[in-house]
This record gives sequence, C-alpha cells and structure tokens, in this order.
Amino acid sequence: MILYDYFRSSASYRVRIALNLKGLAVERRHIHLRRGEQTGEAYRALNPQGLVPMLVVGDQRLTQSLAIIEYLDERHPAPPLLPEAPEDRAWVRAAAQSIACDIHPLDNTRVMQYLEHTLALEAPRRDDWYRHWIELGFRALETQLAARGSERFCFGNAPTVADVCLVPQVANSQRVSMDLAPYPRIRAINDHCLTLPAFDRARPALQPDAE
Ligand SMILES: N[C@@H](CCC(=O)N[C@@H](CS)C(=O)NCC(=O)O)C(=O)O
Repeated sequence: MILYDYFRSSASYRVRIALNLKGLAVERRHIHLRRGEQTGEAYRALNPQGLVPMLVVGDQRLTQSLAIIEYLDERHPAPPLLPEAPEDRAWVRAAAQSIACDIHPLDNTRVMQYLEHTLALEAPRRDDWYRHWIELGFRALETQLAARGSERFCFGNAPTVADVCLVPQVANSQRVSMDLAPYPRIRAINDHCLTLPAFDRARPALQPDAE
C-alpha cells in the first residue's frame, strides 16, 4: 500500500494512526500542501479531489480518511476501531464525524487560503475563525464525552475511530494556541492516546516530510 500524505494534514494523521494501530506498514509519498502540490496536474490525475490522504491498494485509489479507515478496519479487523453493538458504533461514528465533517472542513488549507487571498482577512482574524469552529465542536463533544463518562478513550477501553479523529484535531487546535482548559475530557483522552506508540508515531513532527 502507498499512502499519499502531508505531515501537517490532520486527515492524513488519522490514517497514519489507524495504520499504526493495525500494525500495517505502507510506502509513503508526500504531497506538499503549502506548495500546492495537491492541486497540481500530477496529483489531480490520481485524485481529482485534490486532497490528502489517499491510500493506494493494488490498482485502487482510496480517498477520504474515514472511508480509508473503515476499509482498513474491514480488511484488517484486529484490533477493531468500532465497537460491537450497532448503537455504540453509531455513537462512535457520530463523534468521529462531528470532527471530520463539521469541524475540520472549516479549518482546511483551501478554506484558510480563501479567507486570506480572496476575503483578505488578516492572520489574527483567520486564527479567530479557526478557533471558533473548533470551540463550537469541542464544546458539544466535551458534553457528550462527559455524559458517557469517557476518561481514557472516547468510548470504552480501547481506541476507536473517534480517538483517531480527536487527537489530530487537538493538534490543529494547538497550532492556533487554542485554550483547551474548558475541555478536560478531550485533553485527558488526547494525553492518554498520545502515550500509545500508534498515536505517538503518527504525530506530524515525527514524519519524514516534517519541516
Ligand atoms: N474529508 C476529507 C478531507 C481531506 C482534507 O481536507 N485534507 C486536507 C489536509 S488535512 C487537504 O488535502 N487540503 C488541501 C487543500 O485544502 O488544498 C478526508 O477526511 O480525507
């Protein structure tokens, strides 16, 4: 398998964690988002969405981090990244999607570039935007985690796709110095997950293309 990714991409970070949890090794190709390689002809020919991550499996090019992670979970079931019961699976998927579908798309590179270049928003205002959408999402997630009594992981006693999404989003929040004090559950889960090698080794700073 070949993973196309970028060290700072949080969607790629999710897939790196999932691969590590499954104990799967992949070849890496780095797409430099700040230099715009994702919109270049060469990469768009492979992935017309112009986004990372992309996982190449044989002659299949898989895109969208959650689809890739569920593919990995189906192909390599141990350890599972979703709980057993359908209701629990729905809860975990909802937590993951609250990050991947409702928070992260608003702090994506192309959105931030649009705010900068098209709307001429200064850096401090762009950072306000970035923090605002994470805070909105984290506030709700914190309440949901507290209601469940989650302490070490979002759900149960092992990592799920919810943790796989949470840790990279916390990393994004730290890039804009967001105050995480109001989110003790999120902080505790993030801190605990990062003690696990699968999460730790996926950190942006440890990737070969890190700058
Ligand atoms: N929903 C997609 C989002 C992928 C995505 O937005 N990737 C970002 C990096 S985290 C990207 O490639 N951005 C390039 C750009 O915005 O031009 C997924 O989960 O894979």
